Amino acid sequence: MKHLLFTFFCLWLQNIVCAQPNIIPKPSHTLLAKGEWTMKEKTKISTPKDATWSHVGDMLASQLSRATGMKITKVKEKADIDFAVSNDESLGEEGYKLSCTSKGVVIQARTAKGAFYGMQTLLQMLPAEVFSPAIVSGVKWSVPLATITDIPRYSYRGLMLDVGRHFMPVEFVKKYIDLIALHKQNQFHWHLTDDQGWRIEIKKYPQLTTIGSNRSETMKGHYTEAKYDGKPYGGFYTQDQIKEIVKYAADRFVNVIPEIEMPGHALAALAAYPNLGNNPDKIYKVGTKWGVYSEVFMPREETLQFLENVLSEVIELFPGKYIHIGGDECPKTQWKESRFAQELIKKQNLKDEHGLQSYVIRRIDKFITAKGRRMIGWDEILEGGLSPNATVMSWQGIQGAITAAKENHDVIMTPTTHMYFDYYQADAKTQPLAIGGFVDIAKTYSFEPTPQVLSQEQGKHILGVQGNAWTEYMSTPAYVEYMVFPRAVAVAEVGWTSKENKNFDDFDRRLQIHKKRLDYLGVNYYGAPINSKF
Ligand code: TNX
Repeated sequence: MKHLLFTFFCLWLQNIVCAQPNIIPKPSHTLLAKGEWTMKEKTKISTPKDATWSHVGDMLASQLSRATGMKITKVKEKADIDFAVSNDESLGEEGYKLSCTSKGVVIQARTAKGAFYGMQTLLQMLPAEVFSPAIVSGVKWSVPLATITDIPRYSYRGLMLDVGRHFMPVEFVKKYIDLIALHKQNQFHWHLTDDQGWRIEIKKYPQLTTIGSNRSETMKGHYTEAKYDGKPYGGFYTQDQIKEIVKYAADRFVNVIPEIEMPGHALAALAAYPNLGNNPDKIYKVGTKWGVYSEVFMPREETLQFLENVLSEVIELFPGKYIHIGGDECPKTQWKESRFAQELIKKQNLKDEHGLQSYVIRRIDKFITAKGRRMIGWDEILEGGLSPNATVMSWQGIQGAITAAKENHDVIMTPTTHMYFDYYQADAKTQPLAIGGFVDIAKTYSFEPTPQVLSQEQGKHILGVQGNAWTEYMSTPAYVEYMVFPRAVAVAEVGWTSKENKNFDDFDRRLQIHKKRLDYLGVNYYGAPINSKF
């Protein structure tokens, strides 16, 4: 009892004498000491020589200089903000150790990526003004004395952005990546094609963008009572822009996962190349309604070759391990009615149309695997049997995830119940139009990615967690920011912070301070003091 009282007393004392570093996501271990270290005009940064480490130092120098107005530079000799290589294996590929003493800050990691996360923590230990894009004067640039050891819980921590339904400009995509990196997330899943728009330039098939990236009308309102203004809507990324974004993300240790939808969600592609569909003589139009279209790819040999040719160009543009091929919501009506599809089912000894879906996915899996990459698909790639190398992105609940993990497949968790930013986050009457449902930030935060029914071995297949921004109703960047933030901050903590360290009240307290950082970064989050119009 005495011991317990003493512990409480110490904690209370620590609270009043030590400034709480309000770090999001919450680090694994934080030990605070009394006092602080203050940055000065002559503060310098040093890093190991390696180019990637050096780049982390440059990024820190430019952010510190921008906000403080001091000329914080990088030097060769050991400095008061010192990045150093650690050989502590327990830190893994992404962990870091940060210690702030009266002499300055040391960030140790095994990799430059770990150092980058240490840098993000350091920035959050400074006053929120450090995130300002312009000089803020009159601020004491102090860091509380502390030792932090921090290792993420999951290796996959991501956000998805759907640019098929609404195109988002390059500058916004970069901002989205910045926000991913700020929260120590490492995956940007880019949903590039859908019924309502094809957004990536493919040199071999120019009509995908000349035709497939434009729809005839803009739609406003819920799909049940939509209004059309008759104005064309469109947009796509050139391959040069894609390269620029991939490089921008890599500089921030974010991997970009491109998604090319197949065999469903294919209408924009069919509008460009009708020979890929059920009826080559039909005139298909890029979708102007939300929802699922029955027009899908017909898996003739020429269609499969088209898909492989598209993926070949995609693979050249995106150096990361994963290629996402969609696979979700493929209505089977056209395949049921098609003589070709029925004959193929017989010839290949497939059970039914679900078997045909699996046939397409397996063929594509083989192609992607032969190119040295890994295929990801939504839950529905489980239909008719999972192809050997597939990673499942589980959105329909957690049952698909459990099935896949039990079959030794890797899984990324992104269930609608917790991870869908197109659901309402507050009373619908007070909110801009959303798809329906209700997922508030507490719900998102409460998500436990590893289903209890899995054994420890099976649980290792749960790679991590992702939040999804489907943009049927999010027509502008400001709208996306409003729907995504602050829920994405909770997703980041779910992915990074250990189960034991998670606590919603504590998160919510840190979030209130974090919001000031988001204000400086100009993020139009729900609850922001000034909400822009969308
Ligand atoms: C289902 S989640 C979809 C999307 C929609 C979303 C709306 C998934 C793999 N497919 O095409 O935008 O619902 O919530």
